[in-house]
This record gives sequence, C-alpha cells and structure tokens, in this order.
Amino acid sequence: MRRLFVAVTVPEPVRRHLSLLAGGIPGARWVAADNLHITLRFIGEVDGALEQDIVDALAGLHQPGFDIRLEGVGQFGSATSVRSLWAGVAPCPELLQLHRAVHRAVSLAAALADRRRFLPHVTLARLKGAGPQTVAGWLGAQAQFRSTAFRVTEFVLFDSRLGRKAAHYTPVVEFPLLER
Ligand code: 3AM
Repeated sequence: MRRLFVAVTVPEPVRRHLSLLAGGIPGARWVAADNLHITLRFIGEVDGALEQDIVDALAGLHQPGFDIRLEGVGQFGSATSVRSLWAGVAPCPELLQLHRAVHRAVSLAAALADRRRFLPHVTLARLKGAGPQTVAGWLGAQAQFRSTAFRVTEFVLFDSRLGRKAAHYTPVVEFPLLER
C-alpha cells in the first residue's frame, strides 16, 4: 500500500523565496524547501492495482501548461487554534481546470470521494499551540508576499511517507502538460 497524492511542484528559486518566510513562530514545523508543493488531490492509501488504475486515468488527461504566481499568505484552522500557514496562489483558471480534471479522474478510477473545496495553496508550516497574536503578527508581516511567475509544465503523483518529524515525499509518476 502506498499513500498517494497529486500535486504541482514549485521551482527551486520560488522554493528559496518561500523558505525566507520560515521563522518567527515558536513551535512551528516549517516544511522543508524540497517538499513545498500545491496539492491538487489527496488520494490516501491504495494498493498496487488501484494505483495502476489511477496512473492510467491521470495519463489520459491532456491539459495545457500555464503560468502561475504565488501571492499572499493565509491560515487553516480556527482563530484560536491555527493548524497551518500557507502561501496562496494568484487567481488562475487553468489551475482550477487542472484540479477539476485530476479530481474527476481520481474519483472515477478509485471510486473515492473528496468533497473539500479546493483552495490552492503551498503549506509552509504546521502549528501546535502557537499564540493567535504571534500568528497574526506573522500573517501581517508576510501579507505582501508575491513570487515571480513560473510555468507549470507537469503534475506529479507523489508517495507520502509519514515520519515522526516530517513527511517524506517521493515522486512516483510525472505527467507532462501540453505545451503551448
Ligand atoms: O498540501 P497540503 O500540505 O495542504 O495535509 C496533507 C497535504 O496537504 C494532505 O495531503 C497533502 C499531501 O500530504 N492530506 C493528508 N491527509 C489527508 C486527508 N486524510 C490530506 N488531505 C485530505 N485528507
């Protein structure tokens, strides 16, 4: 069994830019630069046969490549108990279209539902017990964050192994998007 998810990766210069945002929150677990990504669809644990069906379904997608930019920061969780901090994505219809296509392909191939609303983001940190004021200070300080634009040329099926301190992500299959 492997624990799978589908994501868009972030190029190295943008990951380096994002890693400058790490810091200033005691107890935060900052995501390692190599692990920064935009999740399109979490799949979960599947066996080899189902994984192959998912790979076949994803390989059947023919979506175009596109440019995106990361912009702004936000939080998941509640005001008093923030679970994670993230960088946002500037509005991008092509990313939403890719998400819809991946979502549909996975749902059909694996008969797995996922009704969560898609809010594209790059998780930067996971928090436990961080004070709301500290978090608000960080959000205010980073509110103007804006990356350079970059081209998304593929999406990737990842295997996620949960470690005691951090998850370890390994690319399983890279699916190229159509060129201009
Ligand atoms: O890209 P982010 O960090 O938002 O939180 C996990 C991570 O999302 C999420 O899948 C991404 C890659 O691990 N994830 C983990 N378990 C999940 C679950 N049971 C989940 N998403 C939905 N349901």
